[in-house]
Amino acid sequence: MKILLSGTASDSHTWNLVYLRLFLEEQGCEVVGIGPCVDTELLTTACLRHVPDVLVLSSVNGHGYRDGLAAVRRLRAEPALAGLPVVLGGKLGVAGHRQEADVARLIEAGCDAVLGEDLDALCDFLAARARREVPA
Ligand code: B12
Repeated sequence: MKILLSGTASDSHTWNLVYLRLFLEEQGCEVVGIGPCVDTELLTTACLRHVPDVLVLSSVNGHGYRDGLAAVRRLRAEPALAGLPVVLGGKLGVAGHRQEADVARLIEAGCDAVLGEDLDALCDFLAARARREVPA
């Protein structure tokens, strides 16, 4: 499975991305990492260019809900990316807990999963996508 891994527009943290790349590669994924501080236009261009099976967005600086929403809205405005599975996770807000209203906005905008920091949940999500790709 080919994963496009990206930080969000305002987020300069990188070790989350290093960790996630290694983790995803250990799961057998091919990872295209485009680094931190990726604005919505660059993200869109990268998705069109690399045609990933899944986009994994990581944010830990506390602006994840806002940055994630802008990213998903921009991606879903692109007809070729309407069906791209998008998962967002990390330390998404500054409240220290999951903010359900923000999660609902993201899902409504077309984000497929909002996961927080749970890597098991990420594996479950990817496994479910892989099962969809290979019909019995
Ligand atoms: C190191 C660090 C920095 C370094 C970054 C160095 C680098 N090259 O990345 C520096 C000093 C540059 C930095 C800067 C800032 N930081 Co900082 N930083 C940290 C710190 C101490 C460790 C982060 C880290 O590298 N962890 C190791 C990696 C491997 O773990 P991780 O990032 O947590 O990622 C894991 C999970 O979150 C999860 N995960 C991440 N993404 C995803 C995605 C999915 C889909 C899933 C399932 C899971 C997942 O998996 C990863 C592995 O377990 C944390 C505090 C902490 N203890 O976490 C603060 C922290 C992340 N920073 C914080 C802040 C606020 C900032 C600044 C805004 C500070 C400032 N005022 O300037 C700036 C960022 C500016 C910007 N534009 O983004 C806050 C974020 C607040 C929040 N989210 O509630 C934290 C939490 C500190 C705090 N307690 O306040 N930071």
